[in-house]
Amino acid sequence: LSKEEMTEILIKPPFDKVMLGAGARAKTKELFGEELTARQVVERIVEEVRQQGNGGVFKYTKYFDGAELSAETLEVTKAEIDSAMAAVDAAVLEALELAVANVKKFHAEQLPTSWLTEREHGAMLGQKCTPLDRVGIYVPGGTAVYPSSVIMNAVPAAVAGVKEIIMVVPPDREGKVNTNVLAAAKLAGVTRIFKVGGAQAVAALAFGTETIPKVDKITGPGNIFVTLAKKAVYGYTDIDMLAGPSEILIVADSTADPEYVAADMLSQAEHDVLASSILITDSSELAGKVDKAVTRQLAALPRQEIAAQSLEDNGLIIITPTIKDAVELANLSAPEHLELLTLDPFSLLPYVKHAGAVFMGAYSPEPLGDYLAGPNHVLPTGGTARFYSVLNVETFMKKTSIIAYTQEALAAVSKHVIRLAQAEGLDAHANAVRIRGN
Ligand code: HSO
Ligand code: ZN
Repeated sequence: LSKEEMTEILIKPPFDKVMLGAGARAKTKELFGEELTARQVVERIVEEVRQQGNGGVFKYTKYFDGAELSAETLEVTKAEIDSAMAAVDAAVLEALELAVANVKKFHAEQLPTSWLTEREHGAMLGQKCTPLDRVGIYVPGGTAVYPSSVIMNAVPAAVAGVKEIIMVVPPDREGKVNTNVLAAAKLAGVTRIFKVGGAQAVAALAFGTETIPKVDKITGPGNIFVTLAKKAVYGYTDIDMLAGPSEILIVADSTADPEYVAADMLSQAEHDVLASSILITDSSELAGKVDKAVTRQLAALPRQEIAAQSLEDNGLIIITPTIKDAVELANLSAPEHLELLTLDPFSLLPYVKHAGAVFMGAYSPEPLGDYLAGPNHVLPTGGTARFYSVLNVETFMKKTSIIAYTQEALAAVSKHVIRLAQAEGLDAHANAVRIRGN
């Protein structure tokens, strides 16, 4: 196949499938009185929450989540968090604590340092790193309840030094939030939690309401409504990235264990029918074995329906002449997760250009990174690893330049500044230098 054909097959852009399903179409038609695209639905919700604040939040929470909330019940209370901590399974709590510790340790190594260096004539130049004041983290509800995502968003923010970490999560019909999610929020250092999800949550964080504070940045994964809402409010507030369905791409040679490869492909396929799992190998023998192993392992999975549909729609096994060709195709795809299951994965690493995270060798399965190794699991998808980085400490920080010239340092360059100002026709700029006696 040509490179163009291969790209077509390998890259699923994040907005490839913005068509609403039949159920969502009917529901939004009932709500707005006409058929709308996902983008139009999101624009209306965002605008309404922007204008009406809490009123819009309550309306859509009632409509989409079935929960009746008020200004008094919108925020999760300390009592709710305490009872979640008491109710959480002890072994789960232990695992969550280990995850928090590992994620904290890894992200602490990413902390950038402010610096100031001396230049000619006593001038000083530098850079000051500052955490954002207040951030919002989106945590999905519904079928995808991920306490691990709470940790992956909140811990880097806390490590960066963000003082206010505001979490939003859709409630269930009774207005309750999942116990493990609340426990993870407590362990990860979240400051306030509000019971709202979907586009209405993103709008509330971006513009603020009577109860929910406006934030400087919104991070975290969500469904198509959440993602489109993040896109719609970008500029009023910052966002992390536009994330789509999860992906895994495995580069394996004949030394790989087909059972491992199959298990790892299924680990992503079970996320979502839109998730994609791809094997690229130089061994047709391995390809055949993986195909069989996938079918066998699939039959034993509780989420086999989702995984089977995902594999049917987006699963691929590609055979290449050499393992280097496999890595080249992986770069073309720029996958969220890249596994190198080869004899010597480190020898291939220099050739890897585009991937959210790389998992090296037989004992670094992707779910290890999802939960516990330490690096972040909020990663670019849909080929956007070409230009986005994994969520990290600097996601929650910004940089300010520092310029401190002395009289001599200014004198040494003033004629050049004046010349450039004049070349741009900006006399006042030139004057600001001239007036200092140069
Ligand atoms: N693989 C997902 C993250 C996740 N997996 C959360 C399990 N829980 C996207 O990177
Ligand atoms: Zn996962």
